[in-house]
Amino acid sequence: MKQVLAGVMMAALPLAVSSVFAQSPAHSGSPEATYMQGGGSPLAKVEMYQSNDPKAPPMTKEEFEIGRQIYFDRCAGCHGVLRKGATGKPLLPGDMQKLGTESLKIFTYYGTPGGMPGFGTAKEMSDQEIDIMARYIQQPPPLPPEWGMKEMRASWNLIVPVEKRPKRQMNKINLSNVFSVTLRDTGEVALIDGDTKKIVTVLKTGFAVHISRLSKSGRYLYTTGRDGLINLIDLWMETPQTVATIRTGSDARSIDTSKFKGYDDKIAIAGTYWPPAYVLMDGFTLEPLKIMSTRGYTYDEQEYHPEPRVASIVSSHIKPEFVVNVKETGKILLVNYSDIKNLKTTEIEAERFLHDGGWDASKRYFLVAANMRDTISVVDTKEGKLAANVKVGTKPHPGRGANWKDVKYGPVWATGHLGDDTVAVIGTDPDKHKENAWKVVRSLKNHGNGSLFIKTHPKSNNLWVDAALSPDEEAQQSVSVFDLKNLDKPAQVINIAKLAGISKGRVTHPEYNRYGDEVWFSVWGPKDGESAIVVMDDKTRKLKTVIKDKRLVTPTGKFNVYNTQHDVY
Ligand code: DHE
Repeated sequence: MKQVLAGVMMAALPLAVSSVFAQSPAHSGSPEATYMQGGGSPLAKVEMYQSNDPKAPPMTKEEFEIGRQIYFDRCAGCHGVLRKGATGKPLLPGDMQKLGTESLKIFTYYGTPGGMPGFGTAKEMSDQEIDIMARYIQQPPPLPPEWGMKEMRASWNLIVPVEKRPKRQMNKINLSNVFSVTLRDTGEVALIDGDTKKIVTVLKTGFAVHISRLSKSGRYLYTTGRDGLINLIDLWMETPQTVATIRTGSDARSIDTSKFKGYDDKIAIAGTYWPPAYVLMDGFTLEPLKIMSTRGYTYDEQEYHPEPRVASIVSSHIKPEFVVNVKETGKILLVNYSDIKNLKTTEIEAERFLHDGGWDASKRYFLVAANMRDTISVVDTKEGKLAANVKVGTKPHPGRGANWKDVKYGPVWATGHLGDDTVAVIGTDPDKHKENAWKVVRSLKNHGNGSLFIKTHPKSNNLWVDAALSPDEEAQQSVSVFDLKNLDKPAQVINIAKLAGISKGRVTHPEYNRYGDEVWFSVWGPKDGESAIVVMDDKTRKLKTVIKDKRLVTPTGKFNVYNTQHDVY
């Protein structure tokens, strides 16, 4: 298939690419597509999937099932369960049928310049799977089941009730300097002792586990899998272990807990992509208390959207509120959890395609990327209103961003970009530096595009920026380090993967230790290859330690307990 694809690619890619990116009607049924649909087929005796769209190419029931599974695992995150698009383009059946099976195979195999990975070139899908996917996305999207209180309660597993848990910390670990490390492809987290650099334990979590967050006290660690499985981990146990789990939906990315004074550890919140909703839970047990749907109308055109997914959620330190970012409708909800029975939410019109973000240093303003609108939306959580929409570069992707006191512009927050090689630095102090507030005051040059994460620490003079999704291998493996006291100087570029002796791997997600003197990186290798955690000395920018262990499979995010608990970034 590779040779055939390469040939077809040469002939068809420019047309195919331009049509997909312009989202205009493309060429009609290709000879290949006609061939696929006609004549004698080995499928004749196989039970066929009955599409309700006669123009969709045939598939067996088994193929459809495989396609559904792969779509959920690999594609839904960017394109949406209903395929209406967000980070990725819409993949609606009519448009896909116009492109045809052969062009779709090419996109899936080689990826696109817009950032879609090449699932064939990366060996993440076989030729047969690519063929299935090309036909699958021409079928109407199957609607996944809803997930209400009955299902949530049935999935809830209180493994160790509160009264059976320890009354004091039973281990001697310096918990505030523990890192929870996402092991993406095994659906696990590794808890690594930041002082000794030893793995404390590896715990099973949800599928392709996404993030870890800490409770206000720092005792409880919460993880969410992409399958909506939440784990509540008690760090006080002799060996930290999961004490409760729940499924909040079938597709999810976010979790956080109450941080306002008097509500320490009490309430947890999880956001879901499918069904599009958020759920409030008891923070100590994960018992579900209230589910709120986010289906509704886009903030601007006021069009109904059936799948407005919950992206990032953060917990306010200054009010009993969660900040819930609803991707497709572009609304930011301030959910007041002080009275769950009479829930009050403030709905803020922000910008569409909200994704990830973090607090400014004062923790009054939350800055979130509306990545497909090249915008950072800023919410003033004290006033409960939008402070600004700031235009930045192409597809901002801050993670939680980075805060520092700029020598020239005062307090600032920064984001890198997926779609260009710049770092946008935004003024965040409307009181004392009004002229700079909510403006891009600096644009720094990263060593590549495809940046996922950026980080500094209040005790550091360095800003570390990755380029993990750059198409260039050298850039993927390297990070830029900027001197915050002299930002006119170009960044130092360090190949982190090389320091770990790894030739294939993306370097991502800088995370400081509790003391702000070490910065940790993941070298995210292939599932069956080598990965590592690289610890850099922040002051000297020299290698301190490489952590390698056969259990460290595909490490990505790392969450230092103290920094996550206190939102230090
Ligand atoms: Fe993430 C944060 C969604 C792919 C690593 N990711 C987030 C958040 C969202 C999100 C909504 C914010 C959570 C919060 O703060 O409450 N991520 C998505 C996607 O929809 C997307 C694009 C596709 C998908 O299918 O999931 C996606 N993310 C990835 C990856 O491929 C990454 C690089 C590797 C991995 O582990 O899967 C990845 N995302 C992360 C990390 C964070 C994150 C490490 C937390 C950043 C932080 O510092 O807090």
